Formats: sequence, structure tokens, C-alpha cells
Amino acid sequence: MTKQIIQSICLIIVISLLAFSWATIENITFIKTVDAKATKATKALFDNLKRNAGKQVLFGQEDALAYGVEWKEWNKSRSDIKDVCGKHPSLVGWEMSKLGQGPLNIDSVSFKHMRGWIKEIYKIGGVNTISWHMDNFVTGSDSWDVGEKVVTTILPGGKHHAAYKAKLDLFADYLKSLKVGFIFQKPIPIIFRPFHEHTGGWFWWGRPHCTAEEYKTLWHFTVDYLKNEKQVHNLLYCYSTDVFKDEADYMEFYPGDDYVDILGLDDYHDLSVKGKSEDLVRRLRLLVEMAEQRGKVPAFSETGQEAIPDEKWWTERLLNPIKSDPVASRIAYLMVWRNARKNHHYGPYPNHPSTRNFLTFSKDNWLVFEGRIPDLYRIHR
Ligand code: BMA
Repeated sequence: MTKQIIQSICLIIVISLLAFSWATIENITFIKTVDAKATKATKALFDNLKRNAGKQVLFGQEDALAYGVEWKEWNKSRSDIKDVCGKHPSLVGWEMSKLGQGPLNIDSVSFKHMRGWIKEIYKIGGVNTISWHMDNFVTGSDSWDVGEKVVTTILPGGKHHAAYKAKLDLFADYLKSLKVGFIFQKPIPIIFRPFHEHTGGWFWWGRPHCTAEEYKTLWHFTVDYLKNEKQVHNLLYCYSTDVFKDEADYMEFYPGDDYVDILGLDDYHDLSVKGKSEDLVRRLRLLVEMAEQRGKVPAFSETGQEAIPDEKWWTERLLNPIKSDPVASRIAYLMVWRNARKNHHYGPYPNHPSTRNFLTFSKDNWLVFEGRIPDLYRIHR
């Protein structure tokens, strides 16, 4: 080959690479996430959740792979959901409480093994979401200790601000350790759902214990610190209230469109024995409308009924009311809480009376389990 031909080939390769990376940048900037520098996979996840919302709803469970009712194994790919229907959930929730205080979180899940399960879920194409029942910075007790005001003390200038930043530093390190790939390691996208259920009063960040301004300031600081100071770029941010009355109520503590990717709702009340599915549907309709108006993702971020006393709960209380409503059904995912023990579980386990009904539920095409997960980590437009 002459020198000229080699030079031409090199030039073509360089031009193609430049064109390819330009096209990639173009695609990414199209997708508006809180973190403008979010990784391509993180942006793709946001875009795909938004575009698939309602067509296919991911089914999730907290801690699904870590343990179930009467078992705990870290080296097997097991979940109660899989034991019952043959497939893992397509979304799994994880909890950061006690990070940095020892090897285990508040529910005795090892942070080290959690990293492995997060990778496993990502590798099957599923989604990971993280919540944080953060300890009380004033008393050193847990997140349910609401005796003293905490939020102002951890804001910039507050007595415990440095301690709060130190927690975020640990979190950033943990997030950065969630990587896949051999030579070019890429961080796994995560949905982060801090300071949840603040419309209730049971956590120190709840409505009775801080003002809307303080809550928003805390949210803004947290997001800015993670993305700007710590250069964490694999997060989507989910704001999730407990039950709310109307749009104004939902929005009272809302940190703003620039700080939220996913609008969530945690609702156990409307799905309990005394709850009404009309109330659930009304709230989900509002949630979907608020999210769609803002170009955000609507999510049913937590639900369930403890110990599932109603054998037909899965189809009668959860699936049918939501799926049959043209607006409420446009959520991207729903997640039930953890399977801790026989009197504290929100998913089925083998031989539980709701198992048969769960099988029917799991076969509904609207719901997504392992094996039917759409490609969420590539941009499709
Ligand atoms: C609560 C309960 C607790 C648990 C906490 C954090 O709803 O399940 O047992 O410690 O969540 O995961």
C-alpha cells in the first residue's frame, strides 16, 4: 500500500470516529436529566423509562436478591419472587442506612454483597434503586427519631454539616464502586430516592419537622454536592411523597424540575384492607399528569400490604385498578417492599396463600419481570 492510501484510510477512520462521537453527544444532550453530565447509559435509562411508561411496567421489590422469608444466601441467584414465578423482578431496591458504620446495612444486608446483586440486576437488564433511611445526625439514633429538628443542622453552616458531607462522601465512593466492564469500566445507573415519604411525619425530614424551604435546600445541596463536587454521574433523582391530597400538596416540598428526574409515590394506605382503589387511582392519575407535564418519569416507588392477607391482592387490588385506568396506568414501574419475615413481607414466597394469584399477576404482559426487560441502557432515537 502506498503511503497515500494509508493516509486516506487513517483520515476516513478519524472522520468516522469524530462523526460518531458528535452524533453521540447530540443524542445525549437531547435527553434532559438533572445531571447534565450523566453517563450515556444513565440518560438512556431516563429516556427509556419515560418512553416505555405505561406500555410496560417494571415490577420491583426491595432487597429481592439479598434474602426472603426464612432464607438468606449471598452466593445464589435467588429471590422469593423467582422461587414463586421463575423470574427475578426487573427492578430491585436497596438501602444505604448504616453506610460506613460496619459491613451491614440496617436490615443486615452486606454492602459488599449488595454491590454484587446490583451488578447482577444490571446484567440482566434490570434497574436498581437506592433509598436511605439516614440516621438522625443530632441524636445519633435512627431516621424515625423525630424528637429534635435535624434538617437545619446538616445544611451549609449547620453544626452537623460536615458529618452530612462525610456521609455523602461515603455514598459517592460506594456509587463509584458500582461498575461493570473489564478494561473500560462503566458505572451502573442508579435511581436515587433520598428523603422519601416526607408528607408523613415518621422521619426526621418529614413535613412536621422542617419547612418546605429547608427541605428543598437540603435536596439542592445533596444533588449539587454529588454531581458537582463528587463527580457522581450515574444517578437519576427520584422525589417520592407518601399519600397526598392534591397537586399543591404533592408540590409543596418539590425541589424543582432542575433537581428531579422521577416523580414517585409511596402508597400503602390505599392498598390496605381498609383502603380504596379509587383513592389510589386518583393519586396515580395526578402523579402521571404532573410528571408528563414536566417531561419526567412517573413511578409507583413503594407499595404493598404487609403479609398480604388478601389472597387475590395482586390482581384485584394492585393490577386491575391501575391497569384499567387510561392515565394511572402510565407509570414506569412499581415496587413492593421487602420480604423480611412471615409477619413483615410484601411479596409472595412459596406456599403463601397469595402465590397462585401472584402467578396470574406475573404472567400479565403489562408487567415486566426478568427475561422480558426492554433494552433500557441504550438510546433508541
Ligand atoms: C421499614 C421496615 C424496617 C426496615 C426499614 C428500612 O419499612 O421494613 O424493618 O428496617 O424499612 O429498610
